[in-house]
Amino acid sequence: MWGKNVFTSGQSGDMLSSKLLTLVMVVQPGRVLLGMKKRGFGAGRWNGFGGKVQAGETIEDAARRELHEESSLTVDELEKVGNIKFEFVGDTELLDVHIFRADSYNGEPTESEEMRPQWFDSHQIPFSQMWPDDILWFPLLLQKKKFLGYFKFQGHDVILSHTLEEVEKL
Ligand code: 6U4
Repeated sequence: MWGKNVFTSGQSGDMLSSKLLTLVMVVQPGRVLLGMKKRGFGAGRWNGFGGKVQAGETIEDAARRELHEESSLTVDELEKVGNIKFEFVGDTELLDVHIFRADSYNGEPTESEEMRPQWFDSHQIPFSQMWPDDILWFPLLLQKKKFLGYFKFQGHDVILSHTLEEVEKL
């Protein structure tokens, strides 16, 4: 646990604080569950389920809580698959997003105030209505690979630069 969920990074040359976030992708053979974000950050985009890690919570606890709050699903096992840091030009805070994959779940996906869940065929993922980084790392996720990345955004639509590498272990 980070004391206050804040640390500093020097990747861009500046010292940026960072905010811990979670993202859970529920994957079944041939299909992936996404949610249409109805409000807040990333509204209007299909995405996995997740949000901010709260004080006193582990990252995995937060991932489970957010998945449940946003989709009604619970999961027995979550696999850590990725960590991506997002920098938004002009913003002093990095988003440090911890990505998990769930291959089985309990319950039925149910619409919440924040998300409208929908299954997508793995070959018809709606990348044009997702965060633009997703198309780059989804293939790794679907192949059960692990990855680390850094994306520098101008606004919410343009990636100015990025790194993405497959890793053995997170
Ligand atoms: P609240 O406080 O509920 O209004 P909100 O500001 O809507 O929160 P939240 O907590 O839903 O944000 O967190 C944003 C979610 O978006 C997290 O699951 C991480 C995810 N996310 C942020 N940037 C992303 C990006 N570039 N690509 C992506 N997911 C991203 O796939």
